[in-house]
Amino acid sequence: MNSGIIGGELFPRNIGVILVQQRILDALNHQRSTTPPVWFMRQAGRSLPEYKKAREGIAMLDSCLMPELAAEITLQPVRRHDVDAAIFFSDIMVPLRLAAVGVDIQPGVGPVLDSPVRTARDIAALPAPTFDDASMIAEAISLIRAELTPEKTLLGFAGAPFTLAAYMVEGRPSKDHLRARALMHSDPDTWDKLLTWCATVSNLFLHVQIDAGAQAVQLFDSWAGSLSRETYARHVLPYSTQALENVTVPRIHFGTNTAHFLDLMAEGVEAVGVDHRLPLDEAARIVPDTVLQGNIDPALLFAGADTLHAHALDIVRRGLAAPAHIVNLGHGVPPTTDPGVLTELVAYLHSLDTDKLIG
Ligand code: 1CP
Repeated sequence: MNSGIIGGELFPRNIGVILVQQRILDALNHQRSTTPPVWFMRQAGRSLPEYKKAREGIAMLDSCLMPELAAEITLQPVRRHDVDAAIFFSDIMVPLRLAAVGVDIQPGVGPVLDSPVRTARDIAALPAPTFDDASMIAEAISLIRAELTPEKTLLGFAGAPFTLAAYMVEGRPSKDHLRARALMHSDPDTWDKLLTWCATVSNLFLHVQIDAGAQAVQLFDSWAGSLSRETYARHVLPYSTQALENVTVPRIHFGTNTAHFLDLMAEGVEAVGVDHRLPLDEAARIVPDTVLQGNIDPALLFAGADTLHAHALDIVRRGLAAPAHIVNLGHGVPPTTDPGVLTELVAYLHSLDTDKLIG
């Protein structure tokens, strides 16, 4: 190896590969770092004042299609909190917009479709599940990778077909997703066509992000917990598998209230998300070979530093039962969260040494 002397020190020169520890990617490869890796769902946007300022006067879905703005919002929480991953600022509804489906995200409401999709005729009227132009997504991802320091991981994501369909059938957010859950039983053929359409656009969306530089991806099935195990296995899981088809980077599969089919969600992925209802050591008993992500109760962000630290420490200890563990919340950052609490929580987690917690 070439080497030279500077200030009397021998230093290596022309190193072909510089090895940088990427705590999140290492964890997804079953390599536990002694410092717990952490990022937060919905860290981009929501509680940050710099996000609210950057978005002023710009509609949510429009902001997702503006590369410089999407890159900036993605990077804001990494700069502020020093989390180990950036999650691409976008939305599970973006692929619908890219496929020319009439959809908007209304402030204070959430996703609203021009026409709900409930019958065979509605499905036939959907545009083809392809994107005319997704270059703005690729451009945003390239901008983020260029800015992100090498020890941080860029996560891409997509909505799982069931969670997407829950919005498409209902036409707007709903509590219990009754219409979608009825449709899969009353008209399985129409359900199959709708879920295949959703799986196709989510899969495309993931591939655009991966091709542009996303290093791992998360599939969000936020509402899957409303289903029984049997219904999930029969009417939902095959399409989530399809959404992840040919994905060559590590995959995280996220849902809430999914203890009763966590083993099914773990099939074919590297990691599963666990919400605050299921202790991580119990999750590790259900899926012993799968990396776990979670599961700080978002409510504890409002409980004061001492209580939050004790809760986070307990979670890190329980996470030692898994092959590796990525700290996260059980669900997204609540909009009213004090950003300072998140920054301080990251610093606390990064001050821990898991080697000292064993035994
Ligand atoms: O006006 C605003 O600021 C809009 C709020 C907002 C934001 C910041 C929405 C509307 N979406 C997003 C960004 C977003 N959405 C991200 C960005 C990256 C991050 O920081 O995590 C991600 C990953 C999502 C994914 C998403 N959108 C999910 C799955 C995750 C989850 O929290 O369960 C879901 C269910 C959506 C739909 C959606 N988009 C927006 C809202 C308010 C909702 C939920 C509405 C509901 O059904 O209650």
